[in-house]
Amino acid sequence: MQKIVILTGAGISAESGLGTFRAEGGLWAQHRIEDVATPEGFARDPKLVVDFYNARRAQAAEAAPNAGHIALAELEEAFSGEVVVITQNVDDLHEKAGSRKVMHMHGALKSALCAACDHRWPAPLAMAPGDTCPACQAPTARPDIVWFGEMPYDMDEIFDHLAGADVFASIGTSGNVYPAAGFVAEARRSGAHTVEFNLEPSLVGSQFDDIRIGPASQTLPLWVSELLKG
Ligand code: BV8
Repeated sequence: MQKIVILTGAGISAESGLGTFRAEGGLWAQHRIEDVATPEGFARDPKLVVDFYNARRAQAAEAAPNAGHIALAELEEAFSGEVVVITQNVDDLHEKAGSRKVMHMHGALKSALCAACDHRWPAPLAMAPGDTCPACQAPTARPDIVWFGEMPYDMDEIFDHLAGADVFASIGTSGNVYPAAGFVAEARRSGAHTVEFNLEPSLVGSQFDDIRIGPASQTLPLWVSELLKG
């Protein structure tokens, strides 16, 4: 049975109005990475970090999936084989589009995490430093986000998927951040056909068999209709 493993990044959500990281004026332009996406930054100024994620959670709550997300959900629904979406994104636009097998390797805005007991629960729209954990009551709630220097989630399962991939597609990611940027090399080792979807080749673009340049809302529906025609 054919298996398609898909990695997505901020670019797939750009046309839904959610900022990417490295475009000028992007998320990191307003904040230094070290200040808002590292455990040290959170320890130094928890309010700055919690407010950064509160703003993104509120924006993501209002955002709608675009034709790119919807195409991937249609592929999962109609494809005879298996489709797995591994996303670096922390928004829930894949789920809103109807995708069911979605792995948030860098966490999710809709989830909160207790730094003391590892309990997870649905995050309130706005978190505050010192929020208590509903399980252990400690004042150690934090956004359930994987920051730099922290281990991404579900890596063993992700490598199993890559080992069994017949097709690996990487969509809207700049190839800056590891281990995600190393997935294409892993997929190639497993003999998968690799395709990148972006506005321009990413930092790992040369490792793909095929590159489809253009906005994901246009390139993905085309690709999915090709796949479903068989
Ligand atoms: C770890 C949090 C180990 C959530 C994120 C030196 C060399 C190599 C690696 C390292 C190094 N020093 C440190 C490292 C490791 C580090 C890393 O890779 N650093 C980089 C910067 C050098 N990685 C880590 O720390 C990771 N953990 O390695 O742990 C470990 C081992 C043992 C024990 C413990 C730990 C953790 C990384 C996770 C960090 N968290 N996000 C949040 O705030 O959102 S990263 C964040 O940036 C995203 O999650 C994403 O992963 C990453 C990259 O962003 P992209 O999604 O690619 O977005 P970007 O803006 O960059 O690009 C958008 C793309 O879309 C562009 O290419 C654009 O052209 C395209 N696009 C735009 N519009 C469209 C489009 N494409 C199509 N259609 C459109 N319409």
